[in-house]
Amino acid sequence: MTENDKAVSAKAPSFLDYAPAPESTSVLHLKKHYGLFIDGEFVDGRGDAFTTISPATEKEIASISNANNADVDAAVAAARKAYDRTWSKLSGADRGKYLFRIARLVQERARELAVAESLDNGKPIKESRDVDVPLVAAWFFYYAGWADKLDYAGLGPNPQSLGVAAQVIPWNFPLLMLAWKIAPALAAGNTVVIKPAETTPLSAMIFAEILQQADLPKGVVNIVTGAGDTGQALVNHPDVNKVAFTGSTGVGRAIAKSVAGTGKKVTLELGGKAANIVFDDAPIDQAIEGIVNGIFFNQGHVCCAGSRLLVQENIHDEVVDRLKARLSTLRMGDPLDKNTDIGAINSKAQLDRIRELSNVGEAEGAERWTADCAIPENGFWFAPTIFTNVSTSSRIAREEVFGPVLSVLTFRTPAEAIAKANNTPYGLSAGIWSDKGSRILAVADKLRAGVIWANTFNRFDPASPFGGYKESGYGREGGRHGLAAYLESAGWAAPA
Ligand code: TAP
Repeated sequence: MTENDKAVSAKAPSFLDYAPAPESTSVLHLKKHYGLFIDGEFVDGRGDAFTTISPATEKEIASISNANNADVDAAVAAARKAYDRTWSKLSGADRGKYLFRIARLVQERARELAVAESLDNGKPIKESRDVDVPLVAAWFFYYAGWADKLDYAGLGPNPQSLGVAAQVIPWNFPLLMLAWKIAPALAAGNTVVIKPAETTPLSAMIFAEILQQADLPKGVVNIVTGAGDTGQALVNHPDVNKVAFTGSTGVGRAIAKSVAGTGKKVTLELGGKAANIVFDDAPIDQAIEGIVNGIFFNQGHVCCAGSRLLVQENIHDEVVDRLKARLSTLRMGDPLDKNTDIGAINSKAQLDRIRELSNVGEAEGAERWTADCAIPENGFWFAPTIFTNVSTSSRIAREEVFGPVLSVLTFRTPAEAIAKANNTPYGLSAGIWSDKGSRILAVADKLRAGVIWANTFNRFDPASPFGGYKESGYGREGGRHGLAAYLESAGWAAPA
């Protein structure tokens, strides 16, 4: 036990009765209490500590420090000092070495990170193990490669780092969102203060240990845990130069207002209501799997989820019947069981929202079908649900449910599909399923969505820019476009 651990455990609440699942005992060594990570050290927050729970059991996992304004000040000051004295003076090649080291350590500690993520978030271990954590490593490897090549990123000559980046992330992909934010910021030469979501701070704390292992200079990355107040204090801090936010459109709008006129550069990745368009010439077996993956991956807690299925009218019944048959084979339950397909809903608040919107869907006349899954006694669960007969004006067709709920609508012609797909305040992603390449390209051209998948869905790659139009936010993460968000450069034209 370090001196710091001793200091914080004296103040921390007791560990209650959290009993780790069998797989986690040998892999994940949890502390009773996690401090903030400021200037390369774990320190206790000045606010009242809070607990993070497993959404699958409602049992407490650990107590977490709560950063108040003074803690946020200390974190920003550490990031500023590290920027001025160390990070901005390193060559790109040296910054890249640290990022490569972080990527390799993520791979080495992959099992531990995957277990922590599934425990804290509720997502199935096969997703955290095969998707989230490998992508985290991929993101660091990718941006490590850019660190010494910024002059060749097409951003104009001699692009300059911005300074201190304030980053606020949501609970649906806690570690992956952290990687999306930190990797490009550091590659571009900025230092960081990041705030994880209140319900999922655990993997960020293990990541802080990785930063110590990687010997990252103190203060280059600081992690402040807490609730919305902490996030607000961070983005409003006068000494940050850049704000990067992923979360709900409501909070994103408030952040945009609060930083307006301050000169801070802002990137917002917000909600979505993606159309997944299936034409009658689509490879149907593949499309069924893609529809299921599109909306039931990560319990539908995905901003780019294919939550509106637009299916050509003449194949509607076949597609819906096959979907129901496929969903009946999915297993819902313990996120740490390798055979689990559908995990827990992340929080009681999110479960309440999914229930409320689903009840509204029924009240508005849509037909509800729910997969026949056994619901565990404790924890937050919502079985995969399909709504048919959904009208374009109903709330489940317009609002983000952010849960395992699919709304099915029909169309007859490509023009009608395009009009319905674009009939949303959001513009983050879309999917097109068809055998004809020419049709895919023609439809994709007319969809107002930042990411469009063809004959696949929910595929992510660090080289590919990701971001939205309209109320889905602005700015891009991923690829060289993701670097632009963290650089000041002359001669940069926004990518088409
Ligand atoms: P939010 O409630 O917006 O929370 C996101 C983050 O902001 C959390 O860390 C939250 O802290 C913090 N926060 C809350 N109020 C704040 C304020 N006034 N100022 C600064 N920070 C504040 O969203 P969520 O419920 O975590 O995530 C779900 C939403 O995120 C969905 O709408 C989803 O579509 C969107 N999302 C978008 C994307 C992309 S890439 N577009 C990716 C993932 C999620 P607390 O956790 O303590 O509340």
